[in-house]
Amino acid sequence: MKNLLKELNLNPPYYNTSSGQEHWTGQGKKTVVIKSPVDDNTIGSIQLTDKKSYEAIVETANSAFKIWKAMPAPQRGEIVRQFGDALRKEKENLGKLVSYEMGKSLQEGYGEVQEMIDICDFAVGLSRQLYGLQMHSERPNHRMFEQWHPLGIVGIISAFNFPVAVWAWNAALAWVCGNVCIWKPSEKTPFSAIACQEIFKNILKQNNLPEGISNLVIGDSEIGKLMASDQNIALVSATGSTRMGKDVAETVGKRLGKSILELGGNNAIIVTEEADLNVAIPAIVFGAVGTAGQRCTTTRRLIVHKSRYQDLLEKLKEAYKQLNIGDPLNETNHVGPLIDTDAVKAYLKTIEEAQNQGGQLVYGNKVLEGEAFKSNCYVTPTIIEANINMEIVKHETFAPILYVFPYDTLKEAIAIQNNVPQGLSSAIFSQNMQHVETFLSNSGSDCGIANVNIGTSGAEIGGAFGGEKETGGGRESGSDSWKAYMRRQTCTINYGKGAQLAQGIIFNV
Ligand code: UN1
Repeated sequence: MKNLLKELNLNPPYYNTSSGQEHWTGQGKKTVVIKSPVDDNTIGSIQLTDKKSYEAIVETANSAFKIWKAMPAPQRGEIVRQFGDALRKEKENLGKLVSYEMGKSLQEGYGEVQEMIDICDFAVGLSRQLYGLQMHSERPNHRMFEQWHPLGIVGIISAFNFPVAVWAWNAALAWVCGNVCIWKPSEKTPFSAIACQEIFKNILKQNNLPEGISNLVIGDSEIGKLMASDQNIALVSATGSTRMGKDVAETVGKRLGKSILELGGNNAIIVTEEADLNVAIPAIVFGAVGTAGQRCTTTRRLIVHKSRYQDLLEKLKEAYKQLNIGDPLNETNHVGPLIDTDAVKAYLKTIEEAQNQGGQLVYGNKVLEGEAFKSNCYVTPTIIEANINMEIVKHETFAPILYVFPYDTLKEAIAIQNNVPQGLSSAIFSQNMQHVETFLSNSGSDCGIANVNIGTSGAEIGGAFGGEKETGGGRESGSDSWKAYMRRQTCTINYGKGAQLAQGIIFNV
């Protein structure tokens, strides 16, 4: 798998045609080499963005904002529509690049590009629906309403597991709302980001718009810190670990900036006595092993009614045996590699720790070696019988490890499900209406996402995406998430002849 960027028909400087080696320059002193977790081959090198070039980018973004915000929102929507069309054309190449750079299965690579296309469509419609409310004023001959204005520069920090889709959730909305963006992708998956940025830059060029509407900075956490502390960045939308999110929240909070946080998950599925296992099992397996367990929505815990426990465990083992692990670009494989060898270490350490804490290994715990595995990042999805006293089940490890718990009453199942610091996604499999409604009631799941007879991952873009507790409380993507990318202005107009104060206050001069 070579020259993926060239296949995308994009122009230099982001690949160097003379040496045939992809290279991107952010002007900094440090250069990093990007290797694919699929086969350990070099994709290219990245010269990281330094402080000076970051500052120049902020300046470019600020001047682009003046032009972009002056355009009517539906015209901005038209630019996003063109971007969505360009993504449709490039879906195959881009999907392959995402899959090769990140290691997710090709189907999921395509799915990620589709998620970008979908959010573009959503944003185009939204560009004509940035509604404010109108209220009745308490004073005669007065009109009161609210309107929404863009914020300025939106900083987007995205993670390696969704190298492009989560950026698009943020960027497409931010753009139609009139903002310009500075994107810091994960330094583990920069080439997918570079490709998207270049595709959008071409659209801007074709429309005679300034490039500064969309900007890319590639660097380590230092660049993230610069963005978080920079008054120029009105909103920082960050996806990643809870630890990173706390740092961003603190730094942005100190300057009273805005943030959207989409942090760790520790998602559970409850399987009740009336669950249809034909529906539940494929959802559990996809939720637990999809993206090799590296989604924030990955199913990490399975809470099963004791009457179904043994049967489900057996069926699950059978399903895990059917999984093909290997090169994610080969479509017969379900599971690709983990992102790097550090992730493999974390997988092994977590399984060992779980066993030390009383967990029983049911399946997995293997790093795969041999001809078929061209890097040291392939592992077997793992199932562990767990108990509620195990501390480790409260932690998110970005690997395909599924903890299984038996339960007796639904109340107990919900308590187990909620008894973790994170609150992103949750699901129940049941044909019993009372159980389903209890799970959805305010004494049910405490998560931002609660699904019925659907797994924890694979959310559609139309809903607001995000979670509670240590997941950070942010909402992105659909519903009214756009409001976070704008500032609300309440306006009251007096079209009468006299001056009147609210609350009936008399003040004669
Ligand atoms: C993430 O893992 O950061 O719901 C996002 C899902 C995807 C997005 C996951 N649509 O699994």
